[in-house]
Amino acid sequence: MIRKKSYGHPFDTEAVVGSYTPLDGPLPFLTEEGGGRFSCPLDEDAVVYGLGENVRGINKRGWIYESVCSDDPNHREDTRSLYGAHNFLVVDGARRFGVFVDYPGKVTFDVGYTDGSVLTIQTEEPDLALYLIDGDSPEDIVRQFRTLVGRSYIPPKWAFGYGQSRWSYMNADEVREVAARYREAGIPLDAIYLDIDYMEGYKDFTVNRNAFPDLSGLAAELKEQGIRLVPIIDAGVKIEPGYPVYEEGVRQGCFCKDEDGSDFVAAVWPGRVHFPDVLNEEARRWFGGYYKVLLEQGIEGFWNDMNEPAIFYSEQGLENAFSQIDAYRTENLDIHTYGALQGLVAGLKNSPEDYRSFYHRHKDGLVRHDRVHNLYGYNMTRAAGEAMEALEPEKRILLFSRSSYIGMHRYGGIWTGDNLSWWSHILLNLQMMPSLNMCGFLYTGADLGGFGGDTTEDLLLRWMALGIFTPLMRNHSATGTRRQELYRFPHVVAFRQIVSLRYVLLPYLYSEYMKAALGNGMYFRPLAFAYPEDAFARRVEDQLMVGESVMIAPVYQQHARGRYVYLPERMKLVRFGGSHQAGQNVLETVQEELLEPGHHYIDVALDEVVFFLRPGHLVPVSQGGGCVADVDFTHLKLLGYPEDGCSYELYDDDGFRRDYDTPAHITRIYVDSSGVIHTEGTGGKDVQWL
Ligand code: MIG
Repeated sequence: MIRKKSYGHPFDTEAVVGSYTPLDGPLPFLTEEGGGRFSCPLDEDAVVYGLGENVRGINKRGWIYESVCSDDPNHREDTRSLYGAHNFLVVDGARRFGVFVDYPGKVTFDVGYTDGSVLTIQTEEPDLALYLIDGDSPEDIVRQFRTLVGRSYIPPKWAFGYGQSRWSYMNADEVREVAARYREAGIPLDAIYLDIDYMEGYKDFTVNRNAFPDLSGLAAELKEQGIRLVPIIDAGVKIEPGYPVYEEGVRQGCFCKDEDGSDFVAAVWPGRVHFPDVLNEEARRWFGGYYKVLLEQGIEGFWNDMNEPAIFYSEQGLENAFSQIDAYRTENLDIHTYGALQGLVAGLKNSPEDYRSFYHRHKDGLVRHDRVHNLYGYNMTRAAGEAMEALEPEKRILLFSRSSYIGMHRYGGIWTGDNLSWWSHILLNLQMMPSLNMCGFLYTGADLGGFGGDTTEDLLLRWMALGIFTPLMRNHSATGTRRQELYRFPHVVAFRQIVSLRYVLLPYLYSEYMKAALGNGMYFRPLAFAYPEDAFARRVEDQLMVGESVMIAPVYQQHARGRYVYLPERMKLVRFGGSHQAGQNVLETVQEELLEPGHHYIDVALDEVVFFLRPGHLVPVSQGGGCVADVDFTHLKLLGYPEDGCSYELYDDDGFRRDYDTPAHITRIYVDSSGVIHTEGTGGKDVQWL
């Protein structure tokens, strides 16, 4: 059951779909302390799940998190805010409930940080809506919550293929080279990403014609090879006379304003910019309309960046910093003044003062940015998503964002922002996934191989072995770091087999994604959700359920040749890859072994992928392919650990249209007691044992 309670004058974030009548009586589960503060005791065994994109574990206890969308490429274990603000958590203890804090400014979640046995939630101002959900299990609570906030975004099927990105491929020939070398190496690929340098002077919706003389030609040429180009779009619009987006935005009053009512000036990549006022409906329609410029050149996917929005500096901030720096010129700088000097420059970026100095014209009146800060990336992506629905009603377009708030999950996915080529960030990637799924973000993944810092081949191999399970599977890295396209490393065969395995698993992964999206379920679940009675499973922080049939336990430590894995029940270990079988189709390398419940040390070589099948469950697989369009989704093989009456619901569609709910997309596969496979459905699927 869902109960809503309102305090003060809540801002309409449009996170929730439909309307709920607020309660009058006292709040269940939480103590209202007034002033936007709520608390509840946490008994010793209580586990707290959720909070979407954040550092630390699946269990969020023992740390303090702040919802303030932040550009923090160097985040660490003690970071409090990342790129998104996802104010939903589930307490699973003596009290079992979910709470969604619908408040677009800063929210602090002290999850047993100040006092290990207390959860407190504090909003910056006491104007908010709270949704309290109780249910039979954490999973049930999540499903109710997801119904409250609406169906998750569904990308085109090709976006489940592998993508290669880099900041930046500088020109058309570099892009062609990436495509050619992937094809030569026999490593599947569906997308190449264009980072900021494809633009002219970092101006949104322009193309640098020296570097990319014929973008539509290039898009068409690559599409022939099954590869799509996915350009980046930034939040800041460059101030430059003659640049139509700038000029129109000014003319139509579509930019955020400062206190005097002039267009607010900030600086990002191109230098000085204005921010489209995406909290305003007309401005949103105006900005979204520009995506057409690229759609018309054959582009079918976008990533929205810098939309916290990140600010390098504002006019005023820069002015203040210069004058204070000047004052230090004649001083003997000691530890304090030297620190202060450094702080003056470092503090220019993403300064709270800047966020307090501009305004949005929302339908309910003028609102200062910091009060609705967490809605910017959401509404930039909504602008794009709504435009896509209008411009391409019959066709899905790939869209994902860096910054987000719950509600944005209806319009696009997210990537988890800048990470580092650190072993600990493989584990962080794993731990974030179920928390994000709880909040509605199903199409998500991290920069595989790590964005900042130099990667190594072993790290990349291990990270890819996790990445083949994440819906968004993209390798991306920063300018100045070691190149990490897979064909550059000695063990090309291992990379080929790992990425090929993704394509082999696609019938299963796509089905599980679609069922999660259509049924408001989770694609990645903590073990505890699948085995609620198992006290040990509740504590597992480095294994996940992927869909209904599979458990994964990736290796995330350097030099490890395997790892301990906890099996909550009897399972079948499935192993793919391995150098002794190099050159084979990865499907032919399969090895299976039945394992008893409990703890096992499992060897996993660098060039292998293992996962675990639940008894009574099935996994339909394909023969793989060089791109999603090559994959045969009709003649399938079945992997499984069949038991009496086991069945599987396969979802498949053309991967482009938005007719998700057509019953013909479902095929029921079942295995009778003599092991014979039967199918029911009109999709013409042919399914045989592997
Ligand atoms: O702050 O466009 O997170 O993926 O490569 C740098 C350049 C701006 C940040 C994104 C990253 C992208 C980079 N961008």
